[in-house]
Amino acid sequence: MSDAPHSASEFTDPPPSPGPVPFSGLTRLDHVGIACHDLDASIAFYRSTYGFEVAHEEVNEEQGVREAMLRINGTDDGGATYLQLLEPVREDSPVAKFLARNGEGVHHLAFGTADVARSAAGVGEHGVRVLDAEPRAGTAGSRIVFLHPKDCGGVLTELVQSAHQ
Ligand code: CMX
Ligand code: CO
Repeated sequence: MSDAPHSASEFTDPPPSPGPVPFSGLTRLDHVGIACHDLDASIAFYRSTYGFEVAHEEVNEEQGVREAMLRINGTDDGGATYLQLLEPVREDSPVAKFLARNGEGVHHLAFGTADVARSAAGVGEHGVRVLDAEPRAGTAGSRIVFLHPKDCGGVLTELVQSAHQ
């Protein structure tokens, strides 16, 4: 590493563009999904330790989970942070398999988009395997698609289109 002082331009010039920006349609980090053995115990931990509140709870039979969307909203600009706690409801579900292999922990990241089918098609053009040919039902009427973790640097990635847009 050089001892030379940094010039101002090193900090103000944008890095050279690696090429055209691809279309993904992503708007935000929507939630972080966390696999757990006992949903009620995990809710209690996040509530009592950090002050998260339960925004929504449901069973999603297709995904094989009982889940809770937890929210904490500590900012004055309306921005909220969501965690999705996932407890498997059957042994052949993806979350049950994950827990058996890894134990409890971070299971996936979910990015928001206004058009999940279009975003999935855009990402798929870059060689990322899209696991759902058609969007499936997600939390609270949302529509979701998963991307293969082996094509995403080891991160299981969900694209989600909220029901409220
Ligand atoms: N994050 C990172 N890597 C993962 C992973 C995860 N959550 N789940 C599996 N993998 C990796 C495994 O470690 C394994 O890697 P190695 O081959 O290097 O050991 C590889 O992927 C295959 O794992 P597997 O246990 O054999 O699992 P499958 O291939 O049967 O399934 C996956 C993996 C991603 C295709 C499957 O879990 C899936 O379709 N997931 C999407 C649906 C889902 O997860 N739903 C629950 C959440 C619902 C919601 O958010 O609403
Ligand atoms: Co999710």
